Amino acid sequence: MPASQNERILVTGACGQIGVELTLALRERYGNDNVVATDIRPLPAGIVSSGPGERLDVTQREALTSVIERHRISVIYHMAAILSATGEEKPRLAWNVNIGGLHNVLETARELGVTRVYHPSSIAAFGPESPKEDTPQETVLRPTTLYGITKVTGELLGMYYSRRFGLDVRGIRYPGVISSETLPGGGTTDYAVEIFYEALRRGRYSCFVRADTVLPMIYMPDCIRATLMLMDAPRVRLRHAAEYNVAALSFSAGELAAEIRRRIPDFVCEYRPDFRQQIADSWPRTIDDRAAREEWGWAPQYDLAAMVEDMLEKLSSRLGSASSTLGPL
Ligand code: AKB
Repeated sequence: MPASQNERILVTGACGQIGVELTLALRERYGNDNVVATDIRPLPAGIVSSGPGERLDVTQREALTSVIERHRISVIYHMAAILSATGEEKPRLAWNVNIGGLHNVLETARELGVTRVYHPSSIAAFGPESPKEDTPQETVLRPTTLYGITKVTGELLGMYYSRRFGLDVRGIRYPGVISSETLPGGGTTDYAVEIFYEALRRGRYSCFVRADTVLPMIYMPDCIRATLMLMDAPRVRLRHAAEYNVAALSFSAGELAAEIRRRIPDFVCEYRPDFRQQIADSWPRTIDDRAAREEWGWAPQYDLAAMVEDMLEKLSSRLGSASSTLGPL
């Protein structure tokens, strides 16, 4: 059960792949008026019509302070971030948003008495020197991407604010997230979402990683459930802060294409690796998530077949009825 039904919640990055669905899930739980959605981009119609929302650039501390004060925010889900591929193209922007934004959130939370902050980390916190299989909760963290560096720094900042100021900061090292509602943007794991759209629209996909590339992934319903489970967990049971390993699925790009082909027999996938291959090669293949399972009861519900089935069903009805609203990949 939620810690308190009286929470006043702020979501940053509410237009993002996770932000949209998280905002809607939080509104269902805590009441539409208690969840304030913010993003630097215009909010989608479903978010605007269902509750309060504002334009917010998290790198602007005064604007952030004003939103938190005006809405009497008690809990922040800080989802605004630049992902791995964009981070390599725009490292300065990635640093400013991912670190400048997070520091603003943590400082403002501490000053204004916000009780809890959710800040996601990522499998990108690991690097080529971390074990590739069953990557442990505690291991060497030497990422080779700017995004990964911001994630490790974010984890350390979360721990610091927890220990030094008693701020309750929690987070998951998200695997690649697969979803049918909002497209991801600028990530290395984006191929695992794009492939569904292209399979349904054109019957073919040009994948930017090799067929044998295995990465940890999670389906959105499991991702939202994991996020809410971690935030619901009694603090005394948690031995970590913003750095929980969570495992759900691990498959190769070729296995994903084959699973789609079982349902769309004419689907053709070709492989043309680009700079994102090197990023993918620096990340784990499978994750050891015993800490999450033991400390807050985590267990995924979707395997590869169930996820592919559900994605194709949801996307084919959306693409069939409203393909013009989905936009180009
Ligand atoms: C990315 O690919 O950059 C993200 C992530 C794994 O954090 N999806």
